[in-house]
Amino acid sequence: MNRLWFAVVGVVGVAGSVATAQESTPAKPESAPSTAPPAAPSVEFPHPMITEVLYAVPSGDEGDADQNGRRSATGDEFVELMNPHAKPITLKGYTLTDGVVKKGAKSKGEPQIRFVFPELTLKPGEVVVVFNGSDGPPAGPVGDTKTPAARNEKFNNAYVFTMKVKGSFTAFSNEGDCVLLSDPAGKPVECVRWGEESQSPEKAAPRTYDAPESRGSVHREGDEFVPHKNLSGDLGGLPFSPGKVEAAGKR
Ligand SMILES: [Ca+2]
Ligand SMILES: [Ca+2]
Repeated sequence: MNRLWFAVVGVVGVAGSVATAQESTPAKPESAPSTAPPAAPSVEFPHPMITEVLYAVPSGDEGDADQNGRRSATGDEFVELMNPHAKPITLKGYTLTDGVVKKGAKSKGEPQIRFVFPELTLKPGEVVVVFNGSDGPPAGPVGDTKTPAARNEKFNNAYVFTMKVKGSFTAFSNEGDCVLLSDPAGKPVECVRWGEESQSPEKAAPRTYDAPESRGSVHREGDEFVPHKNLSGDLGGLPFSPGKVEAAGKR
């Protein structure tokens, strides 16, 4: 599976360089060349990589991303991460936070969302999903900030966590917000933001991705975020895919 992931990243890398050479030609290779060189992950070791964010939960039954039997505009929100490296990484102490309202240069207030990972080793290619959880726990075995998660077969054997958010209004803002991944020392790693710039991360991250508007998740494809339904692979057409990352869906 991991080799497949690197093959996919490699293809995207090739497509990117072709597009640079021939600006007007949409470069989409029809099939993966078997000799595609492994591309360096865009996130440096030993950091995990954000692969998907559901900040605008679809309406109706389709929105039940956490499979607990109910659609919740906030409880079904999630952030998905994976280990894109060839070696295991540990998640203990990494944090996910949302944006804060900034006035001038000074930060006002605290993030509404803050999740700190407990001890967990992620092997190469393994995936973690962190749900908002304000509407009760997601299906299957679920960890939280104090309890390690087990593999969860409801989510393609990813490790699933709940933030156990209190109150149904504590969530990502659909209109404009962000999710910031910081390392155990509090140093920003990467940030995905969307909408108006009404909320910003506590600290600027070395990599910030501007995600599009999307009812349904935004998912990493190569080195950008696209509406999940527009993904080019097997997962395209779906509103979201917690636990599945590109080729990982085939394992
Ligand atoms: Ca739900
Ligand atoms: Ca996914």
